[in-house]
Amino acid sequence: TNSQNWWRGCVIYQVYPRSYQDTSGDGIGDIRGIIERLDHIASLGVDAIWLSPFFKSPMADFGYDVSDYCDVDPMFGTLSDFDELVELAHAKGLKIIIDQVISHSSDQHPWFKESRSSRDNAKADWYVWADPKPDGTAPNNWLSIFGGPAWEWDTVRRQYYMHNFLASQPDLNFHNPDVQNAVLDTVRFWLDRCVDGFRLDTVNFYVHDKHLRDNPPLNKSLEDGNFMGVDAPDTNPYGFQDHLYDKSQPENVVFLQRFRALLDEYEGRTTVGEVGDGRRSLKTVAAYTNGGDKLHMCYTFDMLGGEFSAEHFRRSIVNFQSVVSDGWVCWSFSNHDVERHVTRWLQEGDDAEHLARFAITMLSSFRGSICLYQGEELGLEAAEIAFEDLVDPYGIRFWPAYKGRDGCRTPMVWEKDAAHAGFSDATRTWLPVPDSQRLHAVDQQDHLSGSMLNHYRKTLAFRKAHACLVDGSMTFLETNGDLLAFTRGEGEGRLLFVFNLDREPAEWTPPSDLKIVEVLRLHGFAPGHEGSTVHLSGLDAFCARLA
Ligand code: TEU
Repeated sequence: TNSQNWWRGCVIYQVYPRSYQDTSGDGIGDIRGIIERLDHIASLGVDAIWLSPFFKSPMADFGYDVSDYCDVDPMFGTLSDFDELVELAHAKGLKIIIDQVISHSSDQHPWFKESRSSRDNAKADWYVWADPKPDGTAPNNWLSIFGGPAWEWDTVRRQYYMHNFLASQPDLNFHNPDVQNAVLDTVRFWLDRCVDGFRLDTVNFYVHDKHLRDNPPLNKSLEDGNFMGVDAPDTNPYGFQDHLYDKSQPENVVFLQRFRALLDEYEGRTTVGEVGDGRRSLKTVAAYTNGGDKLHMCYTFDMLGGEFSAEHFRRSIVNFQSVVSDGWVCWSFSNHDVERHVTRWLQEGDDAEHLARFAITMLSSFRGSICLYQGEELGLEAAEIAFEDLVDPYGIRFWPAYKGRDGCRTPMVWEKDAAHAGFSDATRTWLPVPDSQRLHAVDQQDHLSGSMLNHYRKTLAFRKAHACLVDGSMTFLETNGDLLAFTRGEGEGRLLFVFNLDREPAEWTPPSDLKIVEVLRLHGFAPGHEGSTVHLSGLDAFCARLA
């Protein structure tokens, strides 16, 4: 991979700034805290950092509600702190990817304040405004993911405005070219500050149907796919609809071409789009990445939800490879929106540590870029948050059927015995540091060669040491049971992988045309093999070089 294409097969580490390291003593992480911890990130051997939003925000959705796209929220620091972070990260060979939340802004953004002030101001059409139906009800049946209708009444304009998420996250109107231009100006602002890429929040939500047609009910006979990741349709009525019109309109693709054209004025920049489009996700990803003139990478919720089975992982990857040509997928098991994967996949009788080691070994052998979420390198499980401590509006709304996202957003644990495990010296932190996680603190693992942290380092180093893992092809082999077997790369020297996702031992013999020349030891796994037959224990991993 040349320097322009560094993102193909790269390893990204997601930092949720509120919970990384607090240096100002307010109980909330900040940019200087990330700077202090850059050595930890660099030590993992990752290529890039994805920073969740740090822009000016009333924090109704913890930064995913932006009130100034071109400034740092004082809670996180200043623009010059950010510039320093970029410079120091670059000096350590780490790229910086920032989160662009442009489908909606905060209702406190000056654009929205002006837009809502009258029906004829200069920005009157910058958001999605519509008159009520004659009976006063909302313009159509669209729903908000975070609960209730997607429409909020505004008393000044005496109209409804649309929001896919919170009412304080009004949807920008991408049909208006002025909106597109203004958004692209903010992107240029960050390009000029040398960021290496953008994670595009809810990238398929930018454009809605101009005619505001009603969404039809979901045809349950169609393969359901995953709706948005974790939220089962029966807990959230959003899942009852087929979201034909409130997002994913054809004009979205045209905007992404404009976005890409801007990026291509700069060198070596990348994009990773978050596509949540239910069972249409794959088609949407293809539309957004094929042709090489739109997004570089996309991710869906396939592996952020979904079951832990060889069939599920195989199908996700095969499906992706069958429709996506120029584009790259970015696989991840955890992020700031879902329950940590160890907790999701843990079964009675499992050793959580072993499951975590197995998961990263498998993930780092997949074709695609991969994205880790802060804390997973410590083997963290979901934190239990009491209702009184809950701050995620989504969790509060759907409690107790759905417990929200706070359980994966608790602060990092750095030092086992320090106050707030070294995260902060405030009296109270924005979310509690779970005592159960103290044992996993970085200071307990850093120098322990057998620790989870060092397992991550060694596993990522293995990926980096084998070029075919970074950008070689991936071909699945037939198996029985819960085994995932595939080769990476082409011809001589290509690698064979076998993963046993079952908790019971299993055996596998490769097809006779595959000749093992050397067994490569994957850190932490040592399955036996007799001739070409591999004997795997439960949750075991095997790798060999082929002739
Ligand atoms: O998430 C979009 C999204 O699809 C989420 O609603 C997801 O379904 C949910 O968090 C449960 O998994 C993005 C951000 O990642 C999320 O943090 C924001 O709240 C959301 O957009 C709105 O900006």
